[in-house]
Amino acid sequence: MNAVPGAERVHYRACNLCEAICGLEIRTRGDRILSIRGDAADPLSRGHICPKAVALKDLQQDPDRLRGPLIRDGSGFREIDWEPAFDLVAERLAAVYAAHGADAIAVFMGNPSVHNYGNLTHAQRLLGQIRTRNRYSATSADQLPHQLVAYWMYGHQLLLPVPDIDRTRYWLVLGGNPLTSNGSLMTVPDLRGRLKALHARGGRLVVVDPRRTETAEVADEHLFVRPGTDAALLIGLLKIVLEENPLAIGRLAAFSDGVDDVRAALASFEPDALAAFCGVDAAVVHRLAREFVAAGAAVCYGRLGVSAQRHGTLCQWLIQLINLVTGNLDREGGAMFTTPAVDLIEGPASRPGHFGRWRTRVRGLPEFGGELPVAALAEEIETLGEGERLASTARGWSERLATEGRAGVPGYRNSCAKDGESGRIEKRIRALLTVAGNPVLSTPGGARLERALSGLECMLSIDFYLNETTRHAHVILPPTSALEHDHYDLIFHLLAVRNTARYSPPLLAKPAGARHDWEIFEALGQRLAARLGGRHAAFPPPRQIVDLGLQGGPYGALRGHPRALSLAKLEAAPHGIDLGPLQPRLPQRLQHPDKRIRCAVPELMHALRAFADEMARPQAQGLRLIGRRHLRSNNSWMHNSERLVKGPRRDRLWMHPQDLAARGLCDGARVRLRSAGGSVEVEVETSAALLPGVVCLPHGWGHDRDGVRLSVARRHAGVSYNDVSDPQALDTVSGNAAFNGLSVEVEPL
Ligand SMILES: Nc1nc2c(c(=O)[nH]1)N[C@H]1C(S)=C(S)[C@@H](COP(=O)(O)OP(=O)(O)OC[C@H]3O[C@@H](n4cnc5c(=O)[nH]c(N)nc54)[C@H](O)[C@@H]3O)O[C@H]1N2
Ligand SMILES: Nc1nc2c(c(=O)[nH]1)N[C@H]1C(S)=C(S)[C@@H](COP(=O)(O)OP(=O)(O)OC[C@H]3O[C@@H](n4cnc5c(=O)[nH]c(N)nc54)[C@H](O)[C@@H]3O)O[C@H]1N2
Ligand code: SF4
Ligand SMILES: [Mo]
Repeated sequence: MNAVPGAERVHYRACNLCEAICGLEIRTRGDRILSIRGDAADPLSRGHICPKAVALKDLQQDPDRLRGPLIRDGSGFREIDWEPAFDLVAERLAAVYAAHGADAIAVFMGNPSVHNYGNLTHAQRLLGQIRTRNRYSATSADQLPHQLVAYWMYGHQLLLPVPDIDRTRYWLVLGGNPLTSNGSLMTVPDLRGRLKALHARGGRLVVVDPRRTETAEVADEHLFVRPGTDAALLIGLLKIVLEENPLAIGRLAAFSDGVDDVRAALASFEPDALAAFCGVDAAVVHRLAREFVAAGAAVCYGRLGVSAQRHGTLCQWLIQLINLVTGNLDREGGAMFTTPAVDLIEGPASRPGHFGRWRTRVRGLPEFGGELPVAALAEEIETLGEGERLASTARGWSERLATEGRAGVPGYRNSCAKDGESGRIEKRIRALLTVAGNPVLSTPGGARLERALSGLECMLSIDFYLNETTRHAHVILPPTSALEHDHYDLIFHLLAVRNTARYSPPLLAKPAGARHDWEIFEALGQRLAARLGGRHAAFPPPRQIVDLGLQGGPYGALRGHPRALSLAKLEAAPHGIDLGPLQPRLPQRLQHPDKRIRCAVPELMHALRAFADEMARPQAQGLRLIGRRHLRSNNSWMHNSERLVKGPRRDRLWMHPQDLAARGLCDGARVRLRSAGGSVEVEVETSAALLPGVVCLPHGWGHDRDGVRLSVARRHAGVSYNDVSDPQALDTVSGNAAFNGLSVEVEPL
């Protein structure tokens, strides 16, 4: 990789910052980055980029980015070498394990883990050594409802249909703002260009959102909805289609079970009551249903605003059903499944999911796919009592080995009880490992979590910033930067609006002594195995695993496909390879053994009845808080780039003029924003783009905490949404964080 000093080089690679995975053209001289542009030859992104891509240079050069391990002692953080850092961490974790059992060690995996393929290929190996059931991730602050619904309906948590944007004629978007977020659970670079094409072929875009968003601005129609009430709108749509167009389902009827049960369960919902609840007129809902069916190729899509809310799983189920009963599931221009070059669904590493096999100790919240809702993390650390008893997990390491079996890569599938068995965790969390996450700013009740972190016996963070979360770690192990390692998008090719594949070699040489994330996992895994008496066989690097995945995948040589895809083939095609538009995949792709779709999921039929009861109760009055994203921000971690944070302030609380006037407030006033979960002081800003009664705040800010080593971000500190959000406010089915629709008060200061 080391270039001749002075010679200019051109590299092509994927941007790893968001789900759009745009192709970049990066020019370098030596280790200097000269320019970052869109790669016009990339088959998926076709030259599109956003302002964040250029900030990859800022991340690379950021003097605040950690280059070597840090250890915290009385006087603060100091540098330490890698080997003693590994030994120390392994020793501490092993001590907690020996004294309290595996479940006393918790793990939190943050969002960038999914954008760094070595984390996906190798994190399981370290987790396999720790074998804790106290696993948490950003999933339960994000897309958990989508995965749970896919698992229940289609038999696999990653079998997530994607809007076929390039061929649809009608796109109904709820709770997503893809022109700003660049799409989610839908890898779709250059959405603006794709929407122009939709309009050029006579298609329509309809956006349902409590705020007139950037996406709503370019839509043919925008409908305001009260936060947290979308389920009523979706029930209305589904009911109308099922009653008026029972045959619209078409060929899908042959392998869909339970549609009649769903129809019967919707009978008692009155259109006027539904309309009154969500604020969208019954006549409008009726028209939408007709337009959707008449479009021929239509797709309903709901994202964070309808998953990180009280009825998240109910909404995501209703959205799947609307696509299904209108015949748009698995149809061109509807909601389609990808055929990714490395297939995580049918490949050897497949993990379909499981639900409720164990529960959190304090609140009894269910696991999904081996992870517990992150809203429970603080209480699982802080709550003393019961769980201090000796639990089954305190058995010796070798006994666990003998009883649970450890063939191949250790995982949870072979070692746990059946679905729904719900053994409760008995151990209080005493040690925590965070990887690529900032839960103090990103999970509900961040301020309480922060307090809890300071009481841990051992905390380790794998992260290259000393931020609001990692400042509580005893040891921080910083991995290489994105440009210093290679990359393949294991997840986002699986979620893309077109089948493509692309491998990015490292752009810059790995600095002497630096470690990739996956190398850190391996080093820790080996040391833990040595201390706990387990085995840790050598494992190939990520690129070799991906090569095997490509060769054994749907276009691979091992399957006899004429493309004979392999890593070598991808390396010879630096812009990526186009594998064509999405293809119909059902029923073969379904992962239930009977190859059928389960529509009347018992847990969701129950949630539907509970929703009817909730509609019948008087609704709380007052303000509702929702979130927002900004094109030049990325959750909590890119505020240290001057070029991204400069310009007008973005951290204010937006309020409708009516709501300001009602409280005697004017633009710029300081207020206290309060919920049942906490409060912050913040400045207000007038926004007529909101539905009256709705207030809006971005998340990921609040960088002024002591000891945070983010010099630029500290000057643009803002307040953290999650100091207000409430860990008790959850999606009723999955335990996903319900950030949106939170009941709040605003008081003048
Ligand atoms: N109120 C509210 N809260 C939210 C949301 C919301 O809409 N409203 N959104 C939620 C959503 S959707 C998500 S995904 C979460 C995100 O929340 P988290 O998963 O906590 O992720 P980030 O806040 O982006 O923090 C990422 C961390 O990873 C580090 N990092 C970046 N790249 C790497 C890498 O390659 N390796 C390692 N080891 N570290 C790396 C960064 O330095 C940073 O510390 O926030 C959730 N929280
Ligand atoms: N620039 C930028 N891009 C990002 C990120 C980022 O932080 N910055 N984060 C990335 C991540 S991790 C994710 S998960 C994705 C998220 O991708 P999106 O889901 O597209 O992102 P949001 O902007 O959070 O959109 C949520 C929308 O839901 C609306 N909303 C809130 N409550 C409700 C409700 O009750 N009903 C309805 N119908 N709407 C509601 C909000 O007003 C908002 O417009 O974005 C990704 N892309
Ligand atoms: S849209 Fe996302 S992937 Fe594309 S350049 Fe921007 S941050 Fe990178
Ligand atoms: Mo996310």
